[in-house]
Amino acid sequence: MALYQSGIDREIQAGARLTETVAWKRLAAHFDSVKSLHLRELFREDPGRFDELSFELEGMLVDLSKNRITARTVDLFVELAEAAGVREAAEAMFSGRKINWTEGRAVLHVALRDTSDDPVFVDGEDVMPKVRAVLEKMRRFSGAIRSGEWRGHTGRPIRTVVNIGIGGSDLGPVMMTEALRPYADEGPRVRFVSNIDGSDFYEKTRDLDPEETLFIIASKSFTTQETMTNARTARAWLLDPLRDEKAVARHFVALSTNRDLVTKFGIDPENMFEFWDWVGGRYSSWSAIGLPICCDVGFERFEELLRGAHVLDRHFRTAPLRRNLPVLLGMLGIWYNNFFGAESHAILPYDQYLHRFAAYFQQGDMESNGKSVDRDGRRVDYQTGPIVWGEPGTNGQHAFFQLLHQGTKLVPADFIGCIESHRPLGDHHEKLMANFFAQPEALMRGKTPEEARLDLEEAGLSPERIEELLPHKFFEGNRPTTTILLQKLTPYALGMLTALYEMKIFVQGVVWRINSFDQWGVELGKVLAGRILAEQKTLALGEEMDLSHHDSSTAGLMKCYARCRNKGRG
Ligand code: G6Q
Repeated sequence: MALYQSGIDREIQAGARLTETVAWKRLAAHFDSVKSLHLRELFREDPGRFDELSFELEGMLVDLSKNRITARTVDLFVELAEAAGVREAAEAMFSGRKINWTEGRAVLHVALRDTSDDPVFVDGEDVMPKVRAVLEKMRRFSGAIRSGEWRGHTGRPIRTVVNIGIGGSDLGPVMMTEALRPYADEGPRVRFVSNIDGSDFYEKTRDLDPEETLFIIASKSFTTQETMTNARTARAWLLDPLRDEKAVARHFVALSTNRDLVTKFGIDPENMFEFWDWVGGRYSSWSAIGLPICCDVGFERFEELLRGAHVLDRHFRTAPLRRNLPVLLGMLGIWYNNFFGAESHAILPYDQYLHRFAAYFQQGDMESNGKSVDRDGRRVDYQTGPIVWGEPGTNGQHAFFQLLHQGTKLVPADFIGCIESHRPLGDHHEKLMANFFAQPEALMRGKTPEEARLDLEEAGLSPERIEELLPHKFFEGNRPTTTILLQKLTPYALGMLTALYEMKIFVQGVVWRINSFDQWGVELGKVLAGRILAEQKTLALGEEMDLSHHDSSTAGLMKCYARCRNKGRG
């Protein structure tokens, strides 16, 4: 059953392909007329370009003017978004309809941060009372941990909280606790163990005292191999010195949707913080999965984060598409991905505290929109989600920016910076921001052969040397960037910024007609390793085994591993 019907759906039902629909074709025709325009010229011709193409929302400035668009492009973006049913899809999400159709689930992380008094229904039940109840439990618990009221088994206060989770149960809280580090003024240290590689657990716990350590086991399913293995190791690490099963109750809490498995693990259901199947893993930081954030910076700051995200949600739901930031950013991504043929998208925060932001949205975007089958179950014949990557500035400038400036690939990039620094040391911030403004300008303008020649002449080089160097000193420019400027990286601003990217991903998924909320590729990985693990165990015993169901490469590698490992042991 269709959850909503867009104009494009109707055209597709009548036999068109997405790229043959009216709004898409109009954008394609426009693309042909603007693709060779140079941004330098667009700025020269229109002194009002910045005013026209930059937008402000609650202290967040989003400047789109250094993108390869005109006012007409934006009109056509809006036309395509409208025809694709972005509005209807958003309403379907906000009203709890099961838009994650392959898993039969609603998508309601927006309800977790809904600070209004409105009800939100899933299957006829208003979920807001239980959302608020869990928030209240998080408030009380994180308060008790931070104040020292919650004691470990031997009566000592908790000094370190170790979150054990992976993917969606790790990346968000990691990114957010790093981003909000200036607010982690009192209370325990918070660490994260995610990798199944034992080195991760070892390094994160080797200097900790079990009597003063609390483990948060964060797993929606409570079956993920990495998390459950680390959780069992943590249990042994605790019980080895404490030698009392009862200690588990004071040193372990769980964040999960799976009460049965939490109880079976030995965690008191009282110490379980619940969330629900309508919260996708990579969208779950706003749920109980945010508990480590609360322990780190306090519940009030976590609430500010939710409030910021809610403001963005409201903006997305109600602002006209022409001024709707997630819609504009989403359509820009489609513009570069599907029309200019860009394969990747860089996220470049000029704020050290945002150093995990790109990694977080690498998952957010690539797991959501890394799909190739559309709503009708057909393989798409157009590009979907880009490769998302990035590092904080200015570090990136000394690493991969060369390719952005002079490489053969077009890489649209987002520059994110803050007007106020949390750590205003000397003139560091002025210099950081000078780079923040200089790079997008240089990417946009480039350097003409005339300018390059002048520089070389001024440097006093011989005419022969100038001719030799000239081609290398030329920068074609016209490299598109979006600049996002925040007043300060507060919890509220971080909430807005994060929700902005989430909703951008949503918009793109709607236009590409894919399901942004399942992750069968991730599920596949979870099954595959399980099978091989069983075979490895047999091989480790030195027993012969038929591995012909594997390809010869995998079988060869497994046998080599077993042989060499046994040798190492012997
Ligand atoms: C996110 C993905 C994935 C998931 C992890 C952990 O959307 O589904 O990254 O979050 O695989 O899963 P659990 O929380 O169930 O352990």
